[in-house]
Amino acid sequence: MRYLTAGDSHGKALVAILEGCPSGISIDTGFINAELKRRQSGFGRGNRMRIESDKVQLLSGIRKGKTTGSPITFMVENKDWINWKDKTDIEEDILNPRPGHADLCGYMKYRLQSIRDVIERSSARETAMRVCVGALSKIALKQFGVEVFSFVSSIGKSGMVLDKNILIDGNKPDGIESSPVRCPDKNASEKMVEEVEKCIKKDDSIGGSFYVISSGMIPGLGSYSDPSKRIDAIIAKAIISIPAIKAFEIGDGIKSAERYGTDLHDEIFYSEDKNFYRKTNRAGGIEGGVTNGMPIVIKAHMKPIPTTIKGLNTVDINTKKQTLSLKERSDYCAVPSAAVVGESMLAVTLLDAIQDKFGKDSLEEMLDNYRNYRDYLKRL
Ligand code: EPS
Repeated sequence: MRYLTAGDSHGKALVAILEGCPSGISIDTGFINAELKRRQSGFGRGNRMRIESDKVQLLSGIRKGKTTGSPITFMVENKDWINWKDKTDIEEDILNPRPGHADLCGYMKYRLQSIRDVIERSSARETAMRVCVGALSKIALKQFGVEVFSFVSSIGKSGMVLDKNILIDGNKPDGIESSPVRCPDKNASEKMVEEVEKCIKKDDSIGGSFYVISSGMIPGLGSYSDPSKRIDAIIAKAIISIPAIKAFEIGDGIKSAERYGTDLHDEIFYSEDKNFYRKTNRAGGIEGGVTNGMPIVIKAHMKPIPTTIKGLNTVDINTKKQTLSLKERSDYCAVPSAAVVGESMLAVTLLDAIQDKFGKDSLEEMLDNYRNYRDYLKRL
């Protein structure tokens, strides 16, 4: 599968075209819209989210509620467009780049006149379209028993103590969706809310970290046969492509470098009912670039958003005089939203890997091949 997104943050609409999606996936528009809503929520979002209520329109590739195998076009209208449609044409050039944003690099690269041209496309609003594609992928993944979820594990210096069982059994903990910051630990969630409140008072922005986990995993996705097929590398690229993500870990990640091999690697066991299994999941479900059947465990770290009301020192591109960075309306904290986007990125990557293993054209054919493979694994 491949997809292309287009659309400006304050333009008329955002679109995505998904090509190579198998036929026979039942479309649930309600589910896609619910996913879009999850991406929009989370404590710390700015005023823009009060204007938008993202809803998908499906323009091609679907008949009688199912994908046909043809390219699928998703569209989400920007409600805020009506307030901006003349503004961006008549406003003065924006020339005070925000440190940490694409502003200055984009201005240089494309020989632009105003940073406005960078802002419109580098905005994380684009991720709404990834959530549309991710939601469709999640619907297909369910047929293979694969589920993807996420939760926020820290905001600023406030973090949660992780229940390691989640990483082994892959069960989604309660309390994620009811927490204003999407953290399952009630005490930690309250502390994270306080961190965001403090940041709002300071006219600043704040980052954090989140986990993305997939359960019901199938062993044998990805490959060691060629560097481009390693599924950990493919997932890393997908997650790092989310705006503001600065670091990425799989399983025990950074901590893996501190341990002896005999303390780290997940030992292999066998029983009649479980077949081959592991009691730990420090590898995060991937060995040698191939899934091993344990949950995939990913942790991503997000920097604070570069737009702040407080501003940072920068230089006016024309006058070369020291000034303060652009103060556009923005979010204070978007870590809970980024976690939802992370789910989508993992879901798309996994469906793609499943297509590589079980066929690309029809969901029914893929499921036949999948069942066959499951039977073979049981016979091992
Ligand atoms: C963003 C700035 C804010 C965010 C936006 C990302 O929008 P605006 O410039 O309209 O105030 O709310 O995120 C979204 C619109 C969204 O849907 O996630 C930025 O500069 O990246």
